[in-house]
Amino acid sequence: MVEGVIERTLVLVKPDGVRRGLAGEIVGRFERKTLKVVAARMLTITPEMASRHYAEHAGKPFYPGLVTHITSGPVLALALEGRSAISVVRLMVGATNPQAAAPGTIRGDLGSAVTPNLIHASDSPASAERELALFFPSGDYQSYTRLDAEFA
Ligand code: D4T
Repeated sequence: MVEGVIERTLVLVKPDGVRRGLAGEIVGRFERKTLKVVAARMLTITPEMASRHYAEHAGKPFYPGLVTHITSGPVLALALEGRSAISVVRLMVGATNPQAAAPGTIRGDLGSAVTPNLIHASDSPASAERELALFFPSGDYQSYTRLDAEFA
């Protein structure tokens, strides 16, 4: 089987994840999977930034609640790097609805609701590029070798 190419993706630990003290647990899961944290930032998303981040959902019935939630407190934004990072992270996050998310996934193990569903992760290479540029406009990603690099 061909190894996946190295990709970079955006993760947000949403305000409910930060308020529940789950940021460390979530970052730890990605680290244990050998994904590399190459940038991290704690910030409160402004309504303007939320409307850019969630532009594809504008007009949907859940959009106002989504923006209210994502702007309700600090988020932890992460740039993660690794083989097939975009699809691997989505698999680890699990289905949007935590009641449908498989056990072993972040939402399946830790989530309880759809709007405050702990975490956002880019869903495609195009989304990852757009979202990373929004949260890390300087593009200043760290380069380092993990000690377990033979698995990464
Ligand atoms: P994100 O984009 O946050 O990683 O979530 P998903 O990729 O898993 O899900 P999505 O794009 O379909 O939805 C974005 C965001 O909206 C919330 N939402 C979604 C909601 O509050 N009610 C709903 O009915 C749906 C479909 C949750 C995630």
